[in-house]
Amino acid sequence: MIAILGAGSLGRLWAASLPPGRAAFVPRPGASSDSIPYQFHPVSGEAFSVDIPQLGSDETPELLLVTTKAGDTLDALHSALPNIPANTPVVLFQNGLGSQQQVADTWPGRPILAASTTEGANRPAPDVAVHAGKGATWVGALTRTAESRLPSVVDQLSESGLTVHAETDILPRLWQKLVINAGINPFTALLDCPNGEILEAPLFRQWITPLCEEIASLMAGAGQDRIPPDELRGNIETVARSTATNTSSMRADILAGRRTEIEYINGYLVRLGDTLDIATPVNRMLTERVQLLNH
Ligand code: KPL
Repeated sequence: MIAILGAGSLGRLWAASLPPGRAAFVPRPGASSDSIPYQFHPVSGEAFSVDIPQLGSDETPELLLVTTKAGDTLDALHSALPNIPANTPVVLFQNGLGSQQQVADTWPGRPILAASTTEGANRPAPDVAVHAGKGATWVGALTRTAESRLPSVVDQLSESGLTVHAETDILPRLWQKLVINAGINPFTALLDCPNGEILEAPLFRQWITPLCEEIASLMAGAGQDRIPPDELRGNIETVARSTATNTSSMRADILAGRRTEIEYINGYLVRLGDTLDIATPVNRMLTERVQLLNH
């Protein structure tokens, strides 16, 4: 059994893609133990109904996928892990950076892995999950004991039919995605527009170059490869164009009245700048302005 903690759009994508009977959601403390039925819309072909059971208290999963929001992850794992064997690999799917390290530091003896995915998933209604775009998922070890588990974790995830790759060094992948999210998500939330519309907006055009300069300095300071700011900007604009009609996860959070992941995206970059003594006025301005949207 593959257990999934977090029944949002990404958790529902994995649950519906794994072979029938292979996935179960980890019940939330105090929530009902009923199965979770929903409609799943694959990228191509007809929508179908799935009904995913919740993990029974006597079941020991082979693998735990964690698809909670970055800010909910530590609390969710504090509740769930006492019932999960200490040698069960835990794969973290959170956006941004910061939460993965918190988990690895809290449970250094467990096999903890991180995944970076470009699969597109959304949830237009509570009981509807949509696989909006095919992508790929890279998985790599965060703790020492996870290293030997990587090949079998990739095999288990591949049972879904989604594209999964093993990555020896996952941090550069998490950084690549962080750069894209830091350059797209806050602008879509502040402008309340789909990804493609930020490109012509004065707010984006004014701040994207200084933002990319900050990020390039932070990456070099954090020991990542130095990527010229223009190249970072090009990568951000390419993704904004290729996902032009998408609502970003941050805009979706604001529209649904949920807390955003800003603390793990631009907010993470601000904290890193404080540690490295690198000024981050643009990341700070974007973080503060998005935080105001939540009030
Ligand atoms: O990952 C995304 C997100 O919305 O969080 C992007 C790449 C911006 C696509 O919407």
